[in-house]
Amino acid sequence: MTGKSAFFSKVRRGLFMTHTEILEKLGDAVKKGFGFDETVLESLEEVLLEADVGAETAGALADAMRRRGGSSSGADLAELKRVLVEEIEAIISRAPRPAAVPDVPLEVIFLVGVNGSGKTTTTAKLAAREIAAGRPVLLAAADTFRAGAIEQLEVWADRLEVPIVRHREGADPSAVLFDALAAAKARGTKKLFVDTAGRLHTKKNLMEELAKMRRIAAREVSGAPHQVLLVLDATTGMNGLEQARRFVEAAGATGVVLTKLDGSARGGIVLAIYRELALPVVFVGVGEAVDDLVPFDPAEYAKALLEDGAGDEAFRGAAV
Ligand SMILES: Nc1nc2c(ncn2[C@@H]2O[C@H](COP(=O)(O)OP(=O)(O)O)[C@@H](O)[C@H]2O)c(=O)[nH]1
Ligand SMILES: [Mg+2]
Repeated sequence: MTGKSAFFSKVRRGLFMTHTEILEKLGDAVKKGFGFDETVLESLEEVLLEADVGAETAGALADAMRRRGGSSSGADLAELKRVLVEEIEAIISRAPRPAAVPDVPLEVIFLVGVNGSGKTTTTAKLAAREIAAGRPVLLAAADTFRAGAIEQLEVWADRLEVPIVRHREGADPSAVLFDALAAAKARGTKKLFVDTAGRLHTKKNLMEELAKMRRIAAREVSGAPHQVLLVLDATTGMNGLEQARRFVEAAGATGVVLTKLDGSARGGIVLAIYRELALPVVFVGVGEAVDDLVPFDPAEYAKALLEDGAGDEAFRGAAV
């Protein structure tokens, strides 16, 4: 399977529900109103909010259409769609690009995000991709707070037959990281994936802990952490995005892994991530299995989100 068709086959359901919803509701709005009048633009804004593009982005899109459409009467759905497509494409074309993979002996990658977002699962999925490419990896179980978190990563490590550095539950996450960095250097590891906590003991501040871990990584390995991947659950919508801001500011997130896009109609959140967090989406999670992780391609996404009706039938007809 080519990368392109793999992307489509894995994400189309999540994206297409969004797309179909948008089009159906826009159709209704146009029937009720005339041209780009306020009724239609307000409906548009509502539809976009429901698709989770975010308040700022929905407002900006409606404003852009207000400017472009003016009070032109008689505009139909096709015209409304064409203008919307152009505006969405403009956002996507300005999407931040993921940084190039650094050519370093050891790349250190942190996975951060709230509990339940999919950090541990994504750590395993990313490790599996590296193993498939023949690169030695090491996992660090730095979520020492949540009960069972270490064991969960250990189960994945056993299954994937990759080494893991762990301490006991409640241990200092920075100490786990320190040991993992030393082990990675000693073993000639190519990529070290650090699974972090979504929450700490109430007295301890998670953001401070993550900042400390960043300092330790930088001290031990030049340029580390090379990536800080913010793992976001697509089904939490805009609430998730609010929390995400803290991780961007305090934990220095460099990119987003958007999980649980399977069966969710929340594909619009990608636009909000671009516009409101200014981070690239690097992977999307489309299931719980280890190969349910797909590299994200903004151009393919734009196509999937905006393809016209004829394409819908083809996508609906295909089994996901
Ligand atoms: N459907 C689906 N479930 C996922 C995905 N990623 C993670 N999960 C599930 O979400 C739950 C929480 O994941 P976990 O990795 O433990 O989250 P963490 O608390 O951030 O480490 C688990 O049941 C995972 O199997 C995904 O892309 N799709
Ligand atoms: Mg976890």
